[in-house]
Order: sequence, then C-alpha cells, then structure tokens
Amino acid sequence: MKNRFLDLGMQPIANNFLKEIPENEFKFHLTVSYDDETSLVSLDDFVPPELMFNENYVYHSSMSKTMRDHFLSGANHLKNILNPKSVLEIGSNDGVFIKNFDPATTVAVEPCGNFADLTNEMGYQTYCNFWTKDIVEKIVQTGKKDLIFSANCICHIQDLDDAFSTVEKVLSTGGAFVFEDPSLYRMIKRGSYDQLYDEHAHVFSVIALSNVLRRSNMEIFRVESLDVHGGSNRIFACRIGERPIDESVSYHISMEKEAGLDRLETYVNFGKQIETSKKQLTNLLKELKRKGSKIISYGATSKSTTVFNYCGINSSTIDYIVDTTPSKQNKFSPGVHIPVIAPEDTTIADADYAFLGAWNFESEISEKESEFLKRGRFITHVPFVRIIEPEE
Ligand code: DWN
Repeated sequence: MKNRFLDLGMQPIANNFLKEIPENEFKFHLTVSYDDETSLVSLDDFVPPELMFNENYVYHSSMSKTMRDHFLSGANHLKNILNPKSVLEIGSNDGVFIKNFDPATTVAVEPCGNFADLTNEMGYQTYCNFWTKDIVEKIVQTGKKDLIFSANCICHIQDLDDAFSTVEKVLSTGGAFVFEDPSLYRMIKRGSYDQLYDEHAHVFSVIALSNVLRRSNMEIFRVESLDVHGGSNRIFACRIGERPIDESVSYHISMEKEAGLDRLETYVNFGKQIETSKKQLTNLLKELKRKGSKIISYGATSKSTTVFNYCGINSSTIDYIVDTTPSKQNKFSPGVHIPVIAPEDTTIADADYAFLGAWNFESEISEKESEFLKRGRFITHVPFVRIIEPEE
C-alpha cells in the first residue's frame, strides 16, 4: 500500500527555464509516498517523460569539475574491477562518462536529442530513445553488454519493472549493471527534500532496490557510497546467482534498517521536519530582507526549483540566480520566475547573502568565490537552515 508522507505543493518542470514568462505554465501536485510492500519512495503523480526529457534539456553533467573528476575516476574504477569488453550507457547526457571508453565497443541510449546528437558526433553510437523494452532488439543486434552503466537516470524512470527487465535482456552472462543515484538514506539524514522534483520519480534505498530488482531476476552484489549530489549510492547488480555477494550489501541494508527506512513512521517524521525547514528558511530570508540585505542564489538547480516553489520564494526576495550553464542563462527560473544570469555578467561580491541552490558543490563554489566570502555569506537549508559561517 502507498502511504503519502509529504506534500511539496504545486511545482513546475524543474529544468524548464523560461525565455519569457508564459500565461499558463505547466504545474503538477508534487506529493510523495512510501510503499510498504517494497519500501520504495516515489512521487504519486508522474509527469509525462517527453515534457522533461527532450531536445531542449538544459542540464549538462560536465558543468562542474567535481562531476568531471567523479566520472573519470568512476570509469577507471569500473574498468579495473569489471574489465568489460562491451559497454552501454543509459542516459549518457553530454558524454562525460562514456568519453572514457572506446567508441568501438560502447553504445548509448539517450532520450534528449541535443545530447544524443552530441555523443553521436563524438563517435559513440547513441540511440535517441527512452530506456524501455522497445529498445531491446536494436541493442541486442550490437551484442549483449558486459557493463550497463547509468548515472542519475534510473531514478528518472517511472516504470522500474520495465527498465530492469530490459536491462536483464541486454546484459551478457555474468555482466554487471551499475547505476548511481541519490541515496534515500542521505536524503532522510540531511533533510534534503529538494531531491524530490518531477524528474526524480523515485529516491532509492538499497532495501527497495533489492525488492524491485528481484522481480526482474536480478540482485545487488555490491554497494558503494558516493559523496556526489549530496550523497549517492553506486549499485552493482547482476542476474540472480551469477556473482558472489559482497558484504557491502548487507552493511548498507542494516544501516538503512537502523535508520528506519523500512518503516512508515520514519517518513511521517521526515514530512514534519520539512514543514519546519520551510518555516525556518522563509523566516530567515524575511528577517534578512527586513534588515535591507541583498540576497541572490547560487546555482539554478532542479533542487532550488523545489525549494523556491515549495517555500514561495520569488524575485521579491532573491534578486537573481547565478549559473554557469549557458542554456539556463538570461532566462527565468521555473515557477517563481527569478532571473538567471551568467557569473561574468554580474559581481556577486556586492550581495550580502547567496542561497546555495547547488549546496552539493559547496566546496568547489566556496573555493571559487573567496572574494564574495570576504564579506558575504552563503545560506543553506541542508542539513538545517542556517547562514554558513567561515569557520565551518
Ligand atoms: O539527476 C539529476 C542531477 C544529477 O542533476 C537531474 N535530474 C538534474 C540535475 O539536478 P540539479 O540541477 O539539482 O543538479 P546540480 O548538479 O546540483 O546542478 C548544479 C548547477 O549549478 C548547474 O546548473 C551548474 C551550476 N554551477 C554553477 O553555476 N557554478 C555549479 C558549480 C559547481 C559552479 O561553480
């Protein structure tokens, strides 16, 4: 049974940055439930995938040094421990991961036309498709794959049974399916409710994934914790019985059980904590505005779309959002319509505070913004609402 525990109100498409403010912007009711049969946490209402993932998709995985380094070391690590002869990536975005593999033995599936064109030009055969059972035949014609990799994409897929059974059909005997996505454990521990937006149809625990993968004859054989994106898990799965199970699997499951991720009560408490976080953030910003402070936001993230729309924060509080992604610049943020501008078009040093929309890149940003930090301060809501002091 599905149990609703969180209501984040009406939300727009998180990455739909707008050239002009439309009269009627698409919005949906963002509520989140815990399924007590599988322990899976999912949105109640899914947005049609074509509205989110198309040729206008703006998020570039290689936009930060942190992620470029992460995917290079991740690719080397997987080559070392799995030694795959053939590779497939699901959701290859701008090629930041596959560029570390040989194009002769690597293919990709990517539904956003702008990115599929890009990786095709880089020499990687890329099918512009969603990952569904309809793709099986095309892929199998290029051979079954020793490594199927996916980063920050499986949690976007609404029908997980279809996705996992498609993987099972395309994987070679003894092959590994490796995917990384934000960790539910870290979301609950850090109060980072902004991991919830249209694209994130689910936020995964290892417990839930074990249950759902089993329905497609697959099991988890290794789990690695990653610091990226506010805390993620790299899940290694295979067909049931094809590989020895590493002790990292039971370690993560025990840790999650201890944190109550298999109990509804944990999620109900999380929902209450998020209501408090909203009050604290809006009160803090109101107080700073009352004192005449200039507040901007740093990083036009999907996560900040959730926070601003849930908390009703708009351009009367935040002057603008600064972001390095050209396709987000000179546009308005989804729902609350805060202008997004390029760092080179502004001097953030004259702002008093900057809300960290990209709190997951705090160290990279703090290093870069030492001038701003001589006087200004970052504000965050993770793991609790506060002004970040220099000594932290
Ligand atoms: O799964 C997803 C993840 C991986 O990325 C997607 N569904 C969408 C997206 O989520 P997000 O928008 O919350 O991701 P990020 O990676 O937190 O976005 C960071 C943003 O901040 C980018 O637009 C780039 C920008 N940025 C910047 O302007 N200056 C980042 C850094 C590090 C900087 O110095």
